[in-house]
Amino acid sequence: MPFGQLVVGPPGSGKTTYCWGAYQFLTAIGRKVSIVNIDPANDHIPYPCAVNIADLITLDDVMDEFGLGPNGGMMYCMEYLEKNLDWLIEKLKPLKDDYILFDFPGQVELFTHHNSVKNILEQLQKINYRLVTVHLVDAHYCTDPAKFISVLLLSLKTMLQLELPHVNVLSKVDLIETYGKLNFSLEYYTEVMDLSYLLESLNADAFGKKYQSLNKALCELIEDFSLVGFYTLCVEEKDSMAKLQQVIDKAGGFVFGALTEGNESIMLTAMKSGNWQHEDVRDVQEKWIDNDNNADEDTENEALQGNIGGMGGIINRAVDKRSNRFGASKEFTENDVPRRIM
Ligand SMILES: Nc1nc2c(ncn2[C@@H]2O[C@H](COP(=O)(O)OP(=O)(O)OP(=O)(O)O)[C@@H](O)[C@H]2O)c(=O)[nH]1
Ligand SMILES: [Mg+2]
Repeated sequence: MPFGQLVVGPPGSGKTTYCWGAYQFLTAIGRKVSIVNIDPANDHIPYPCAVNIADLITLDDVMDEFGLGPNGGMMYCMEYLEKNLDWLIEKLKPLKDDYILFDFPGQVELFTHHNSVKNILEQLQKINYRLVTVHLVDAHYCTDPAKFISVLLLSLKTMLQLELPHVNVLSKVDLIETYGKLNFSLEYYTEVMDLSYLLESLNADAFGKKYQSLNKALCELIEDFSLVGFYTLCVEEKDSMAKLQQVIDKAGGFVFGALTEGNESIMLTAMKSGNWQHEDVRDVQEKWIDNDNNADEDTENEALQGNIGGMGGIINRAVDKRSNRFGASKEFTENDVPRRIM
């Protein structure tokens, strides 16, 4: 019974980077992981790719052959994969019970109303795959009320369409403040608290003022479903990654293992191992948002130690020593990683 994650989200939300980071993290804690690239436009794959859809079809070929644009071409690719699902299933067979990370394309309609991905997932579940959707959206959407409403709707529609255990994630939370000040605390956005406050901000805007009834109806719709909430992620920070993986393992049932013979005690271990809370969002806020006083000092320290950017990091930028991220020239090792999610 293979377990895995379906990594989805709008273009550029960090899916490929996350797959690479999660691969390193999970491998370091001793899990056997394989990544399957389902994005036919993924030209630069940073991770070891066990299965690559490009061996079946590429977006460029489809666009050339049928004169389609990138969006139509991507739809065609997913329909083609659905029709040739045997190809994927054959390729998955040698991976046996590896934990699979599926790196999907970023075109959102594939997950909101087009049915090919949904049908592919149904088939994978029929052959016993236990999948969790990990839906990444860029944290910078929190800085604009209209954009935040749109990601709430997107997240809700994706949850309803895919009908899988689902974890919504605000990615790149380390960059959140570079796009502007938040109107509310980070917790307001992650918990999707009383949207009447957001409505006020929406209606205050010259454009939003014209659509007050629509804004109200959208907020009510999201509140009526009451399904959407977010966890946060900075992909290079090991605590952030560890805590997110705990949430995902719990959502998908991995914590209970495959319940094969001799594995019964895993239930006890998983429940005892304890702190299932995600990182307190107030700590995340303190680290990435209320940190103006520390920022200059840290940049100075990094410059002194020549520790900026680097080849081994997952994303190519400065390393923050306030937190214990994996670091620019350092990949995860077993010793780095909290053991409790094993
Ligand atoms: N600062 C920061 N940058 C990130 C993080 N995660 C991803 N990025 C950057 O975001 C950019 C886009 O990341 P990708 O992983 O290519 O995003 P994607 O969702 O796979 O993009 P598409 O496949 O084109 O839809 C890259 O420059 C990454 O380095 C993060 O946690 N923090
Ligand atoms: Mg990608």
